[in-house]
Amino acid sequence: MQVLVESFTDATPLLENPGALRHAAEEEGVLFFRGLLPRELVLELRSQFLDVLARHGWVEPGNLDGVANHEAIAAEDPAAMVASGVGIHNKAYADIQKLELFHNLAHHPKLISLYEGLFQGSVLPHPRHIARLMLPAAFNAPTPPHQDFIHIQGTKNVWTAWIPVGDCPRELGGLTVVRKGHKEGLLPVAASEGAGGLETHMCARNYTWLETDFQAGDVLTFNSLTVHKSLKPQRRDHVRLSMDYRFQPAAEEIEQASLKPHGEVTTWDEIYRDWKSNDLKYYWKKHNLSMGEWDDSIRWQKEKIC
Ligand SMILES: O=C(O)CCC(=O)C(=O)O
Repeated sequence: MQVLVESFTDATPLLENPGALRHAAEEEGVLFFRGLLPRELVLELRSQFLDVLARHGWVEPGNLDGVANHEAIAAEDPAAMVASGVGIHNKAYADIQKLELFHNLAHHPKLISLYEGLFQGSVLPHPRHIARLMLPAAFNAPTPPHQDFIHIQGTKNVWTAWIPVGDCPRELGGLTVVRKGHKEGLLPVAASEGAGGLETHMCARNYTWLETDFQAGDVLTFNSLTVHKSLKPQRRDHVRLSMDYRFQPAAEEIEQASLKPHGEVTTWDEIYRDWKSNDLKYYWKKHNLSMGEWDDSIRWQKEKIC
């Protein structure tokens, strides 16, 4: 077995050519776009994330650096901090979920146009958006290698957009993805620490991990069968901020849980309470959704080592 590490190729030129974009997506299972979103908008969201963390004393207030306060972090109950797999406890995460920009960015025209090209039709952004606020602490284990389908189900034509909320060099522990890692179908899993709690086993085959030093505005997108994980952080002085959105063809099956706030740490009514605009509140109800059933056996059938 040979494991290689290479850098992502920037797929931005393919946005001009949806046929070539779809071909690359089918072949690779992953597409990387350097600077797809406006950097300033992503940095505005970073500032809002950091304000929430600073209110708990976990980072220095008043700047975009995200410098950790280890004393304040060490004072937290580790079990509470890992409950939702996002790096912070549910009470603080509920405040992140209430940020209007965090949800609105998923509807940015650059993202919608990307997925319209990919799906050749109408796009449904899942409302369950996930933020990762990975404080540098022993309790925040790196995300294990996994396929999102186990956790999301619905159509296999779901694509995750993993978006760094600020610059995220490899040493901070960004995301890395297996090239063509969707072609093996659903792989076996076993229990693991880190977000999601399940680790995919790649079995005995050669594969290549793709990675980069991410910048604010970059978008990495991959199919729900593509294996991915986070890198082990090499620096323990800064928080790693990112978010993951999910998109699918509007006409295909979606599972009920994808319509709920992530981790159910709060309710949609609470999330929407202080929003300035009503435009995106409960937007998915305007679609004629094809609801799928959660299949628990998908996860347990696969719990064996290859
Ligand atoms: O950011 C992470 O650590 C995990 C993200 C992830 O697994 C995903 O986007 O599906």
